[in-house]
Amino acid sequence: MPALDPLLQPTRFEWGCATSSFQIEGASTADGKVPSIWDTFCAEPGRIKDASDGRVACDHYHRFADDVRLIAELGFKHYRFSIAWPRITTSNNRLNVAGMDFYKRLLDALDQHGITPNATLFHWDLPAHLEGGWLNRDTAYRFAEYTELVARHLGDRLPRVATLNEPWCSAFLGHDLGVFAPGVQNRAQSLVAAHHLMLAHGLGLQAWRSVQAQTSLGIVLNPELCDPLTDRPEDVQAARLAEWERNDCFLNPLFGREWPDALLEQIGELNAARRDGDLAICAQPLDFMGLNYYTRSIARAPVTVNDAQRGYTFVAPTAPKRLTDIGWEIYPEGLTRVVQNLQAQWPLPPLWITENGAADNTGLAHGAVDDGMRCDYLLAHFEQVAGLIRNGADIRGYYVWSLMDNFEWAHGYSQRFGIVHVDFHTQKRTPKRSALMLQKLLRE
Ligand code: GCO
Repeated sequence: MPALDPLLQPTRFEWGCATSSFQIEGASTADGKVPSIWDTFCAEPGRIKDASDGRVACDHYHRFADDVRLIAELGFKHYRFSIAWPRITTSNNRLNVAGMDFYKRLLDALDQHGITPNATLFHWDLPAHLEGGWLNRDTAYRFAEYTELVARHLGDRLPRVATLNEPWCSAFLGHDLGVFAPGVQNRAQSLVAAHHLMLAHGLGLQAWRSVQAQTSLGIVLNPELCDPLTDRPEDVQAARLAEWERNDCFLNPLFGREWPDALLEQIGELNAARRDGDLAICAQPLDFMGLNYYTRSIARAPVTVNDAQRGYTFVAPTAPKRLTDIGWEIYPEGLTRVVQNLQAQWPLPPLWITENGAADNTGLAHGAVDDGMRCDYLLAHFEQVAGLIRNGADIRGYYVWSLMDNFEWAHGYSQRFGIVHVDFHTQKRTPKRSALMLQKLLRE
């Protein structure tokens, strides 16, 4: 039976599980919730692989009390979740009391079970009525107002808060590749969105701190580790461009640094969207940074016209590489490499691994789910975390993605990331072997 490295013992290291609002809550019109861009995106034919949506999801909105009990039973003392902006504000950006009350009830339940909340303010479910979304600079100011509202109503109960989750996905999957909401395909605009997201982050931190000075504040990123397909200079350059987009585009502003020239060239005339003084707003002091890690990428010199605009083409991993069920390479060493890479370039605050996990679609058999691949995946990544800490990295905690199977964005319900199985017809929860393994590890 595996054991936890002494450096990861729960007495000195924070263990949690993670979810996000749109992926689990359902109740998409309950108690005055207004539509998010993911509600409208799901309604467009062809956007979601299994033509599903988030209207019911895990019905967590109604089942949160049982879900919190389950988190406690599994032995987690920390829970990362996100607050749905369109649930707690109205269509004219005022407080929606009923929506806010849901999070108060959730916090009460966590409190009763001795679980510390770790909240994210924006995990992609942008209110659909905000005109232009992240392409409109005003959205950054609306985000600051929303942040202030959460700080006023929940701030004294939230010890740690992240502004954005993976702004790269909102910016580039949403506005360049167009596979995430709002489904735009425009390279230069994706860079505008990235800038407005970072501006929102900075304005949000200012707004929160003006209300609640004690909260530990940060952001959650998914930095890239991108290896070139070959050592030909054009492939090496392509891999570097992919990393600039994924890392420098977000980390540079956080530390008051300009974007690399290659990104400035790609934004072209739209660079006017970035105004004097913006960099200083983005570079608010950070109390922590959350890192999400799943896999690495392999890039080669661009092959299509669209790829030429972004400067690289990703190469899908093939056998004999080990893949999870979503097709991502299992590459635990990448976690060490990516953290070391960031440490070498930016003055990082304390780190939390805020997401790590695998799509393992093993189903129920005789009332149990034997997700051995996920167990191996998790254990291999725990080892990397311990190794990093041993070598001096300041990593304070680890959150498994995800507590339960849920709405996996453009994949709908076809990919299962949960350590708890969800039967989406009955909403029955069944802890998988991975959950039982974690329960045992955390108890010892
Ligand atoms: C993320 C996402 C999750 C995904 C997970 C698996 O932040 O990337 O938070 O929502 O479900 O990454 O793709």
